[in-house]
Amino acid sequence: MTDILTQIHPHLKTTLEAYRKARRQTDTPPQVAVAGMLKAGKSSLLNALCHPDEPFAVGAVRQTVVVQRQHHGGIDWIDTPGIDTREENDLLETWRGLADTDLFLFVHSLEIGALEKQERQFLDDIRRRLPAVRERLLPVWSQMDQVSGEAERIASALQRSLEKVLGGRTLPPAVVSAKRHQTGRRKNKPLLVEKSGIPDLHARIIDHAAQIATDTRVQRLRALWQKLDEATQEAISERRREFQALSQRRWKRERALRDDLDHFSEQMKARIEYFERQYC
Ligand SMILES: Nc1nc2c(ncn2[C@@H]2O[C@H](COP(=O)(O)OP(=O)(O)O)[C@@H](O)[C@H]2O)c(=O)[nH]1
Ligand SMILES: [Mg+2]
Repeated sequence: MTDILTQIHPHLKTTLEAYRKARRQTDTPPQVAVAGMLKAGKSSLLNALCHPDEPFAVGAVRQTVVVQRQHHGGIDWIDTPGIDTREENDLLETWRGLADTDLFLFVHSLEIGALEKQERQFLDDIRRRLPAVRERLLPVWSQMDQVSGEAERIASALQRSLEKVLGGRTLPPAVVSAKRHQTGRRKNKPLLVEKSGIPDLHARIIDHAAQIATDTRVQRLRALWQKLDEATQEAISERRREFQALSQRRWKRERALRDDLDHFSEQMKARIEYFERQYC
């Protein structure tokens, strides 16, 4: 079936394969990824969300070089390398990590303040390359313990510039501190854990993940279905145009033949008449 489709139109095969992949994906757990600058606190955030497991490597140096997936609490968590990497491969890895996600956490450290040029560039890229970005990007302003009194002011300025780049409202942002969460857990201080913003964010992800997964997956299926339909229509129109061109050529050839034949029979008739006049 697929081979016949490829012969009919090259786009049909790739679109059909993407459609089949998306169909298969409707049965997988919600995919939640992080994206952001190196040291924004992405891996620490995922560890806090996957508590008590801490499956992701954290550190002052670049730790995450390939996309890492961990299944925890009914969700596939995906860690990606930083978007400010100089390594082309790391950036490809990040894109690989984000391509099929249902929700991604855009992590930016409050300590840094405003969005950096590379982040704006990245956000602009995903806005153009990934469908329904604003419905599945959850802004996470991290490391709030580093700015305490300033957190709110920096967070609202960040949200404004993020929405400017993405061209509209995103999901409501979360302000968190993975460090506070870790200390609170270690020292058994529930208030500190709560104030880290992690339990709230976790609850939001759990509440919304299944819904988001269904919505984005259905949307993706619909978009692919439409693409498949367009490719089929295009293939049909192409065949129709070829058929019309062929019929026209055949009709022209037939007319030329008929003209030749008419001309020939006219000549023959004239000759016969001439002979009759001369010899009969
Ligand atoms: N003070 C503070 N430091 C943090 C927090 N989250 C992460 N860090 C530190 O920031 C550094 C980079 O963290 P990491 O999670 O590896 O960042 P990634 O490169 O974005 O994955 C590490 O030294 C972490 O200990 C936080 O909430 N508060
Ligand atoms: Mg990391």
